[in-house]
Amino acid sequence: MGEDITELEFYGDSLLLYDSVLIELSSRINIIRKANIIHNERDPIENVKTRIKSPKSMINKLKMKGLEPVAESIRGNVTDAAGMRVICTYIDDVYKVASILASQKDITVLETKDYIKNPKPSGYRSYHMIVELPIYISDTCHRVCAEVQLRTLSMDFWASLEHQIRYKHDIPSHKMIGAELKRCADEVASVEMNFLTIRDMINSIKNNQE
Ligand code: 0O2
Repeated sequence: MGEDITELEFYGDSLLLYDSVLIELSSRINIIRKANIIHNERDPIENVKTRIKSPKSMINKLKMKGLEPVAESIRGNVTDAAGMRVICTYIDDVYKVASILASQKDITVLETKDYIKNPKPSGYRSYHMIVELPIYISDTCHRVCAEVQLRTLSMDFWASLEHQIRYKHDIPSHKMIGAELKRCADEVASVEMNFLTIRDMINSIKNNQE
């Protein structure tokens, strides 16, 4: 079950809420980007992706949690039906964008997971926020949850490749592959730190010239 069912068949009326929360969050991110551009500041964001969790993936998640695999089980139990991934240029941009979102009065941050400061054993690095915000459908206000994953280009490079080749592929855990992927994550993180250092050196040379 779940292979052929469409998003609308599975999520029903809630699909509009999940679509709308992603439109709303994308708009907030766009405004952050535009504000930087207008003030001649560097755009901290490289790109943004949004997704509604596929019915198949949601059904698996509900079953894993011991819940009935229907859309009605989502509320109060699963918060990532709507997801947005914000790819930033540098690590400090991740925290800057996260703090701007968190500071917006109508956004409630329900949970944060900092896998940048505390990477997963797999090597996965990202900053996750579960946010809740108001969505108006006609004259009714709904509070809707979404997961926002913020990461840098290099974290995204690693996570995208690892996701394709290993994550959720039900392959038996293989020590050597796991260790190699972790090594790649550490190398990518180290290259990223080198770029940050070079950026800061260039900035300080520029500042001294002014
Ligand atoms: P998909 O297909 O990306 O949506 P929870 O969601 O809270 O029940 P968990 O694991 O505590 O479960 O959530 P967490 O740690 O916040 O991670 C959820 C999401 O982070 C995953 O979503 C992935 O997108 C991503 N993620 C976590 N660990 C890894 C990893 O080791 N490698 C990669 N590539 N991505 C990871 P989903 O729902 O599992 O999948």
